[in-house]
Amino acid sequence: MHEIPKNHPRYKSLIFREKLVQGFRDGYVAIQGLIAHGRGECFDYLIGEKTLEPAIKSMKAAIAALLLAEKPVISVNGNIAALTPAEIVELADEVNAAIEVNLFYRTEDRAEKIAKILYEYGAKEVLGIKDATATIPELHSERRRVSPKGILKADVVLVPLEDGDRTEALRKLGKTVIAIDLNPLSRTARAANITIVDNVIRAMPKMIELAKEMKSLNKNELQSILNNYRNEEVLAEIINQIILRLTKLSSNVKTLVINP
Ligand code: PTJ
Repeated sequence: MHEIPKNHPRYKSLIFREKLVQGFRDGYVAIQGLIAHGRGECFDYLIGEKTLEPAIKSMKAAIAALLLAEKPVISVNGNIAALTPAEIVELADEVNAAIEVNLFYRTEDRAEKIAKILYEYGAKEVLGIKDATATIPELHSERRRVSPKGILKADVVLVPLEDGDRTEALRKLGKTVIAIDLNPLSRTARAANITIVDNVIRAMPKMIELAKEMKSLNKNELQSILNNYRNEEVLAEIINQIILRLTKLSSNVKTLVINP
């Protein structure tokens, strides 16, 4: 990985970029994944690079849905494998979900490399490699190839960092879709049942924390969290917070004072 000086003002952000670049060099992050990350970074700037309160609401609903699910599945692509592989495995353990590799730009080589990483982080089973023999109807991208034991049968699917097409296709199959997407305007964000508008880097650890807490709730309590959740309201709140933040910033632009 390229050496990033620790005192760089954007050290953390640069480290995650490096992880993706390294993932691309290692052959499991799609080159398009680098563009997708750039788009995400832009929306992260707009929300202030922190987890907003409405996103916490979405995370609680997401954990409730995962804990109530009969066959929950966490879908993994190249970007998420580079950014939060340990957290994927830990969250899957906490909510008893299967892990499935599902790629938009699918090659068997990339799928196998991603599975290997997840196994290195302690995954017990990774679906969607040799067993991606079923297809999702109406989906024409490589994402249509799924495991009959995983996404095909799942009732709840967590899709961090997605393209919108599959979210719609999964919804048409009657599945509950949870998306993590920094862009509240994307097709994914608008098609999912529950959209977490946050960076996966912050959202995944927070979801693990919530899963640990919420495991003690009974089914009725979890169901009530889910029943009271309204995705359209949460998306509207996020957009409003962006508007408020930008309005405030525009009335008080602070240029950097740089002394030669
Ligand atoms: O690994 P593959 O082959 O499955 O391909 C993965 C990518 C990401 C290339 C593919 O799914 C794709 O093209 O996605 P899109 O359509 O570019 O959508 C990605 C979405 O994720 C965009 O709305 C971004 O704003 C958002 N995003 C990017 N980085 C993050 C993010 N959301 C949360 N956290 C991030 N770090």
